[in-house]
Amino acid sequence: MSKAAKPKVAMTGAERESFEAAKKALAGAKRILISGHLSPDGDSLGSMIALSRLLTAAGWQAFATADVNALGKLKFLDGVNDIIPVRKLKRRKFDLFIAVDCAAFSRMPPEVKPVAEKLPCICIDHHVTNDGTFGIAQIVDPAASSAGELVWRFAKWMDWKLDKTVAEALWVSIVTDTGRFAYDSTRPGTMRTAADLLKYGVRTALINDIIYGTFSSKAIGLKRIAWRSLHIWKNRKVAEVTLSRDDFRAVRGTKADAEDVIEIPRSVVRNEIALFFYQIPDRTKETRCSIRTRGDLDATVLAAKFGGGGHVKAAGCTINAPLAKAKRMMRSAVKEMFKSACRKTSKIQPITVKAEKPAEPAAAPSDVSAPGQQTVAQPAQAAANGQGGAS
Ligand SMILES: [Mn+2]
Repeated sequence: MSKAAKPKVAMTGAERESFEAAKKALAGAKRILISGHLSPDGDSLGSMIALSRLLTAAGWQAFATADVNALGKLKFLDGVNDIIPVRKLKRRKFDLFIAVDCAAFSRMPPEVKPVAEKLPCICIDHHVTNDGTFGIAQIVDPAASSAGELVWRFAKWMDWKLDKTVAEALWVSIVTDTGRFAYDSTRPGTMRTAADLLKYGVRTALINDIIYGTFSSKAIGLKRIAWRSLHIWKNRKVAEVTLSRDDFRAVRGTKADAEDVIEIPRSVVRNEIALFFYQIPDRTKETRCSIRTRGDLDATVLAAKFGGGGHVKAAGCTINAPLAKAKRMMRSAVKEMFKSACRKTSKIQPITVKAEKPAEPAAAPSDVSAPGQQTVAQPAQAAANGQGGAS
């Protein structure tokens, strides 16, 4: 592996160490399981597809796993058909686990956890909140635009050969997690990675059309309804849209068809806080809310008031109240935020809602799309709106 040991990319000592540790873990493995976070977004999915294919080509038996029903638009990716559905994992045997784009073991799909926790683990991630507590090898760089960028760096260092499928998967990782190279997480190294991927024939315009440029009739129906619901206040600083259970029923759509609806309130000039209230069928006693902020406003402060969380500029929560009441509660939280001097990250006590049932854990994963990408300490923009789901 003398050849492989020669870095193809500029790297720090710490990165080299992490790469060496991962290489060592790989050397003892034959059958490898790879998973991203729950409700995989473009970065999770792209990273796992790329990695499984790279490892397979290099002689390992490598398998990516995901909830294949939650992939949404990302189903177009080559390599999706090789993914093992999470519910079929039980009967399989592995000797190494690789987590991609996962800040914590708890973010793993529930079906993956029991299988993964028995295995040695390599963690490839870029969340600031990654606590570094899982994995015998950790390729973790909070400055990286995406897990996909880290997979590319490791692949180059290992001297693995990329192909078009790998390149397109990694392209989707980077494009979705950087908001099409728009967020502050886009670094010179991100562009160099992207430039290399283009050499393999990535269909950039096609991918852009699929992910960002075209929408199903369900998605368009929901957008139409959401536009009609647009409510702007606080001198244009706050804008909100709403989709009720009946709205979803009217177009026979689901939350997956409303992935970028939050962009509607966000697109209002001078907007600082964008809110998207929506109901999940059969759970009309609660209201979900996606939050996006600009400037020094911290979305997690608002989300945390209702037991939710996320990133500084992209967060979400479940409010234990029906739609109208939930809106009133969130609006007063917003007003309070504008009034308070502590616009930046601050510790505000959660509002206690008289809940009849245990509070939902943090926001629907899909709320904070690119899970994590942009995390609390990063100035980067809100994570890209993950496709297919969440997180
Ligand atoms: Mn990511």
